[in-house]
Amino acid sequence: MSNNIKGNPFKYAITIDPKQLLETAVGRSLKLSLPKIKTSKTERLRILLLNRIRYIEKNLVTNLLEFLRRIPDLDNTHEFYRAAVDVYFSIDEFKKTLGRISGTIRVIEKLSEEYLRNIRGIKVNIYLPETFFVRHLKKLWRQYLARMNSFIYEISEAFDYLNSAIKKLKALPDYNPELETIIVCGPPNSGKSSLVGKLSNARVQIAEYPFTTKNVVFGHIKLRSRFEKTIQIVDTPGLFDRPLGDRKKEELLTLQSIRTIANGVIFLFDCSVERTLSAEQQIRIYQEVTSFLRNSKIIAGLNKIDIMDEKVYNAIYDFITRDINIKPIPLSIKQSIGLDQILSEIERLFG
Ligand SMILES: Nc1nc2c(ncn2[C@@H]2O[C@H](COP(=O)(O)OP(=O)(O)OP(=O)(O)O)[C@@H](O)[C@H]2O)c(=O)[nH]1
Ligand SMILES: [Mg+2]
Repeated sequence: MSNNIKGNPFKYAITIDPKQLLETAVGRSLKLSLPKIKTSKTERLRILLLNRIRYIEKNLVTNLLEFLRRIPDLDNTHEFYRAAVDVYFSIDEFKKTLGRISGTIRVIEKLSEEYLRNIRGIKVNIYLPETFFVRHLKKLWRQYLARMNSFIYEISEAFDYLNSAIKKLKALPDYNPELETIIVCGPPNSGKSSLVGKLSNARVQIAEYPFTTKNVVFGHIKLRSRFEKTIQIVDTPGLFDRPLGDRKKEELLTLQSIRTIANGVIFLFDCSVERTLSAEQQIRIYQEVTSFLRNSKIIAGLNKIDIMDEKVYNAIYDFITRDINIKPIPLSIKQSIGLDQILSEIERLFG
């Protein structure tokens, strides 16, 4: 599929259940009735079975082609979506599976052609009763269905794989490469979704437990300083302190989003008495995030000062001012403290 689509190229993709597809096609083919022409019973049955097989073949092939047509060509999709395919599955595996499904179409066509030929090939003669030929035709029809069934059964695993991939990928947001993008990231439960929810129109999910956010969620902010300039702001799944190889898929999605689309990040630390990670752990996450960022537009927010753990706050504050020389912004997103400063920083970096 060519990708002149704006936003998520997977949004038009569909899932397909090949067993259901076959069942429906066969069911509909059974509704075809014997042709009303003046000829022998054998001939009329022959025509009916040929019609049924042609119907099943056409129905399956049309649906499978449509399924494939709606899957974007990975070589022509934005790096962000390609990275997401690689996070959830693997680009290689994805392409191989698509190849298998194209092969499926050829097998369906070959199998159908074979039985159309066999059915056409039955020569009637006057030495045998008509029931003999009728039985023969019915046997071929049953054979066709059995072979088709077992073939579809064999390849249904490939479809399961692609269907689950498509469900994940369809849920990705519409990224607009024409707008600059700021990604909000940080440890779990630090207030990322709360911030994106307060600053933008994004429909975020907020809860008191960590790892609430499972997907990247986009919102938009209109800058005040530059008339009509809009930027994208992105809520992301929280990052735990662990090696890259042990990271959950949601965390990898956050890091890949930073690598592929971030023009800047807002890193939110959790400085509260309720924090799940120590200052040192949060700092390590910060350092990993910056290694994925292609530029140096970073805003550091120290959140939850309303229930601040002073030691944690001071340790993080010192690290930021000393080691990276930017001015951290103390925040209580819940009480809307510091949001203006965040907005001013965004204006300064992107305005
Ligand atoms: N006391 C206090 N609570 C806050 C503040 N900001 C957010 N919270 C609360 O912290 C909890 C987590 O907030 P979220 O916005 O869901 O945090 P998150 O970083 O998106 O969490 P994950 O998606 O799980 O990584 C919620 O119960 C919020 O109400 C704050 O400034 N002060
Ligand atoms: Mg969240």
